[in-house]
Amino acid sequence: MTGRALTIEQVLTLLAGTPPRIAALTDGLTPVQLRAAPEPDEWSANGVLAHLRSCADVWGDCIRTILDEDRPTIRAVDPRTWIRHTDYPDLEFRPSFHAFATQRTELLTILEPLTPDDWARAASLTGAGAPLERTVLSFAQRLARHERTHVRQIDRTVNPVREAATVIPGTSASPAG
Ligand code: NI
Repeated sequence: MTGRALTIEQVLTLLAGTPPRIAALTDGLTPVQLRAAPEPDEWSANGVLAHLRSCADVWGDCIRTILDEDRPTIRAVDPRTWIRHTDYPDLEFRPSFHAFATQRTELLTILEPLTPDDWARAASLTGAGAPLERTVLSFAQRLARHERTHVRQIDRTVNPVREAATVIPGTSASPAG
């Protein structure tokens, strides 16, 4: 499914909107609730956040490399591989989310002043078949589009958790109870 490409303005709006949207969706939930997956093979909110952090690391690094170097060649890193080099899945939601939001502020500080020529700066991406040309904009579009999907996933994930905690007394996950 290839919708119309996001504009620079839409990308910046989406990237800035991800942390506040996640904060609103997860407001008031306990660490245990944030680790509750709707189904055993599905991700909890914590799991989605860990995945988003891994993607933001990998694609954010690509953006910085393209801006720092002249037409670099970048070897593609799969965020699902990178996450195994992190402790993101093990972290508590709130401190992990705080780190994600801080990193996002830093990324936006880099992106917001860019000129159209900067957005069009390119790299050759290798490691996934024939080399592909990727730009600052294409990485930022990918990051924004991808997060939009996973924010909706967090919404679907936390809703049943909230309802279960509201409807059935005593299920609000107190380990001492
Ligand atoms: Ni994903």
